[in-house]
Amino acid sequence: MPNGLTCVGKSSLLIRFSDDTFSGSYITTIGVDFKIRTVDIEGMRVKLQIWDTAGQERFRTITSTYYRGTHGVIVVYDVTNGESFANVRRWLEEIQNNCDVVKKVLVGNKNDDPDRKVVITEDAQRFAKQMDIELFETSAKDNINVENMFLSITRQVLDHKLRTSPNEQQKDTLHLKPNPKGSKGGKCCR
Ligand SMILES: Nc1nc2c(ncn2[C@@H]2O[C@H](COP(=O)(O)OP(=O)(O)OP(=O)(O)O)[C@@H](O)[C@H]2O)c(=O)[nH]1
Ligand SMILES: [Mg+2]
Repeated sequence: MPNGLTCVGKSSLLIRFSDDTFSGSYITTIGVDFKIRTVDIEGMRVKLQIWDTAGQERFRTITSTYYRGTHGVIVVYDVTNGESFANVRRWLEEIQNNCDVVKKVLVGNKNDDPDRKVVITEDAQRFAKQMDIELFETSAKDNINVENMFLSITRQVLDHKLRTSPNEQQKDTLHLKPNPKGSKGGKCCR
């Protein structure tokens, strides 16, 4: 039984974005993993290196070393799990304390079954506004809003890079990381 911050669908979002597939079975991420996808944005070819971190608390020290050099962070909670949403604030603070300039988006995943949804959109939206970050409600399972969300954070990072170092854009790979997030000590996964 997972005993940490886990199970909100970070790996599923990444696999949906990189391979356009979804598996209902649950294999927890050990340490860190990454995938590459190249996208065309505003006439530019951008190679994304997207890191997938383990949500389980026991991998915390490993995953936190990966903050360095990150351009963007995707903070994921599970709309069917109120505790995962309650943890978001703590993760945003941790990112703030560990990264220099980093773009963030907030993602409420598993938004595919209204009967199981407990984190209502209005509350999440209010919180996102307060924290000055963009909110996306997604479903890796039903492929809702996933592409849109990844392209949005890419655009934010790109805009920032072009504004701060316009000659650098050809060389760099963008590093994006879905941040470990989820229900501490909660039960997992359906
Ligand atoms: N209904 C629904 N289930 C999902 C969705 N995304 C993921 N799941 C399920 O939730 C479980 C956990 O998904 P993962 O992607 O492994 O979660 P994770 O956040 O990577 O978990 P850790 O690696 O342990 O931190 C799996 O059983 C998935 O099939 C979704 O959009 N909708
Ligand atoms: Mg995972």
